[in-house]
Amino acid sequence: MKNILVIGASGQIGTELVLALRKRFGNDSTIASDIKIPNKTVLDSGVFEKLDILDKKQLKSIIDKHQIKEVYLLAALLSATAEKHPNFAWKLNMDGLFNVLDLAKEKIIDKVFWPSSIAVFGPTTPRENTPQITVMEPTTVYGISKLAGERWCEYYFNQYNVDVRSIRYPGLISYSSLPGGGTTDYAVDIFYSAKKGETFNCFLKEDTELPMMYMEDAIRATINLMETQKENIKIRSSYNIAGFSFTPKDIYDEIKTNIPNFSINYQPDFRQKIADSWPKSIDDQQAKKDWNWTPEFNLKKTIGTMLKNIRLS
Ligand code: NAD
Ligand code: AKB
Repeated sequence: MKNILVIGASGQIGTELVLALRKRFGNDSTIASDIKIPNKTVLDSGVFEKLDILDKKQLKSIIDKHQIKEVYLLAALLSATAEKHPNFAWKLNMDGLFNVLDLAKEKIIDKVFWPSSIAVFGPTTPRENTPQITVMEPTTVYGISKLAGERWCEYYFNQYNVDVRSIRYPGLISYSSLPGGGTTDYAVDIFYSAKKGETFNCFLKEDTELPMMYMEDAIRATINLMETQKENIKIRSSYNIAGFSFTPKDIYDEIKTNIPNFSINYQPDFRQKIADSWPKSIDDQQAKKDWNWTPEFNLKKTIGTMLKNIRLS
């Protein structure tokens, strides 16, 4: 029996993570929380608490009420939205993390998962097969907040023995809930246009290659990392993990083999500059070595799964 709290449970990752944790540890194991009401499956399968992560008192009272020992902190503003609200993005992404890390420092909770992103890298980072340890000069508010967050996670581990674990997720592709304001969102949106029989207006150029991953792999990686023996975890900032990389043209061409009439327009906007500052592919040797990370989905399998499961309402 676990006492887990997922914060940001109504978002793209939270929706699937809560269900995966409940499946693994039982419906009573995992409390979902968010400022937004989750979907019906999350709501009907266990407890939901309305929680604003910026309200430290409310966080503490929910943790006390449910005797929480593990927290997955997913609440954040993502790259595109963060560029529109830089001050608030910094506040939410940093204060939210401190509120949780401080409870772990006080030994009220035992373990924390906090996601980082490929956005920690910047234009001066080697873009092909980006190493675990390399130049990191992010140029987005989101990337700066994630890099600062990584540094603080490592600091809390070194100074206060806080068991905080992290993954630098690539762009995630899923059908259970829509993505929330990122630069990689096009790789989900494209499936909805394809299924509706619409022309897809892509906000990135056709040759923009980015690292991506199917959600099931990301959830498996997250739970595996949290279950790894403490002494095997050598990286306390955040682990690189890789799925597969593709361009808008690659995914369009592959979807078109299933839906021959599908058409696309390229209309790059402000998100192009963000994408151009990120890696094309990721080296994840360290995660493979430390906790046996291995992806199961490639682009073809992801496309088949998405087209089969997306429901248009
Ligand atoms: P999302 O935007 O879909 O979900 C975030 C959730 O946080 C939303 O449900 C939102 O209502 C909630 N939230 C916002 N402010 C809150 C607050 N003050 N208190 C409580 N909840 C609040 O994001 P996501 O895609 O699920 O991402 C989750 C985490 O993973 C983020 O830290 C993000 O940076 C990271 N990440 C995501 C991706 C991706 O492709 N989805 C890639 C890399 C990293
Ligand atoms: C975004 O595009 O902002 C996210 C991410 C890669 O962190 N999907």
